[in-house]
Amino acid sequence: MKARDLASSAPSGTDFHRLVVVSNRLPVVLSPLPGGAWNLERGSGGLVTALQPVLRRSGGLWLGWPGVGEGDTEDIDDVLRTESEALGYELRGVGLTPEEEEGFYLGFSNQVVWPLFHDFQGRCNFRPRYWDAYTSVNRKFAAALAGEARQGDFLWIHDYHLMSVGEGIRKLGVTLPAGFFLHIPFPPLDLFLKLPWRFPLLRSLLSYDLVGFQSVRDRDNFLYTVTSLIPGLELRERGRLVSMEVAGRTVTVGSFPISIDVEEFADASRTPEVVRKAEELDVAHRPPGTGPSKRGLILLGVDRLDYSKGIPHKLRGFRLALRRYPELRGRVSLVQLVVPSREDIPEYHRMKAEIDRLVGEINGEFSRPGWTPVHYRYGQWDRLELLAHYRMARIALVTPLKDGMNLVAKEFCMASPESDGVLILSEHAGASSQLREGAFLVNPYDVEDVAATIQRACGLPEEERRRRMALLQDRIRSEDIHWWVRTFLDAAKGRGEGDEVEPLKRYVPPLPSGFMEGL
Ligand code: GDG
Repeated sequence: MKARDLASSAPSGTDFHRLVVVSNRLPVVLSPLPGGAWNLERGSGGLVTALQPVLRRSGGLWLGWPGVGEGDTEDIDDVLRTESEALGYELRGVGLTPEEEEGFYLGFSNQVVWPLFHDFQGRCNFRPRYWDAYTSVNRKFAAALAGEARQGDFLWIHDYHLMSVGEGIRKLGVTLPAGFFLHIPFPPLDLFLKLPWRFPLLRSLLSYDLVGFQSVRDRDNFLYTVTSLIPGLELRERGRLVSMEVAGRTVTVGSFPISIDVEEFADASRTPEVVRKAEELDVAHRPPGTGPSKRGLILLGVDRLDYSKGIPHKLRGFRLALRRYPELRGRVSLVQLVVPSREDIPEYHRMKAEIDRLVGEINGEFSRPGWTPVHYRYGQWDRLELLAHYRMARIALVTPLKDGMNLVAKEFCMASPESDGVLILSEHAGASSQLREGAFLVNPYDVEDVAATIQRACGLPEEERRRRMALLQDRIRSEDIHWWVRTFLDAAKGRGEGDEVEPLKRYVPPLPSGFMEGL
């Protein structure tokens, strides 16, 4: 639905005509070329695809860091202006100095918020100068936003880098409706309270009109934090939305599970090039002695190099499966892609060394002529390769220790409409809430659980595989990225679900049978 259509049917007081998106990165990446020119690459991905139509129709604007320093911004303004005309909506750059980038991005965002919000308190580096850099860059974004914002706008701020922009714009007198969406988890109260700057951060989150989370787990963690710290708040629940009056304003909090552009994804993954590449990969990974009619049994992992993704735990789970279930040896391989990420943080180097070592150990223990247990690639695949791997794999092993959502799980399911693949998914990924019916949910810390589930998934009859995959695909199709944008914007206009909608419940694992007996 068009932004204008949405606005015209909204109740008065919540009307808006132009969408303004703010994120750490712009949907284009600039890099310098020799001779002073700029190379511009357009970003892809579901979020950009979903927001672009709304931005175009509403004559919208996207504000973010173009990936270059502060001194360069005047020069790049022209590049962004030309690109804005081509895209059909405005791009505005916020330049950052190398010091700001270090303290705000590598420091506070990725060594304080990221580990704390993913429950890795021990990895936090609570340096006061990181907080200073974070608030100062957030104020810079807020000033840039206040300079652009006008009557009739809805301001949509994204992710953990920019949580304090809300308070920044309010301090500058901007009263326009503003929403915030957190792409990563929100931690439980006791973890949040470890943060030295917990109160200013909370104040800032409460300065938005709508605060969106990936799952009920995160929404409820936030609500519990707010209601524990601020006495007397009354909550009104309507399906995925919960509203409260804070200092005379209504703040609405919701669970909005992000997704992928299902149609675009399905179309891209059924092109002849992808289908051919998937067949080639299948042949290349087929164990020795298997005829052409028999597909190889490939488990696939696609993860950014990050401790939250639980790659070493996954490798230990796979190793245990090979140790415990000899019938898997020679038949089953794990293809694991690890995408380099945040290479400026030393911690990430140690993690890579651990993964390298584990892969070496597993291959050293089990390899035999014609069969390698782990095919490990540290790097990136282009889109064709990624889609072909999704199509080729029988089982996706998506086992983050904690994840806001995890789009790889959804992409694997949608890469082939006729798929008989199996999804093994961490119960600590936001996606587990939506995908609990078709996936095998595991606790990634429990290597025995992971190993047993791998063995079960490898032996699952085709009919059962198809039944489960159909459930997964139905769910993902009905709540795709366009649904996500629509649902968030509807909530922002006060047009969320009605009172008759059942409150959403968070996912918790079922108790094992016999748990209550003899207690
Ligand atoms: C954050 C939250 C939340 C990966 N390798 C390649 C490649 N990818 C693409 C995947 C997928 C994306 O990157 C990864 O998305 P995830 O959701 O799995 O994870 P994060 O990067 O941690 O994202 C997460 C997300 O925000 C959205 O809100 O779901 O919880 O942590 O789309 O396909 N793409 C290509 N080559 C690769 O090698 N082309």
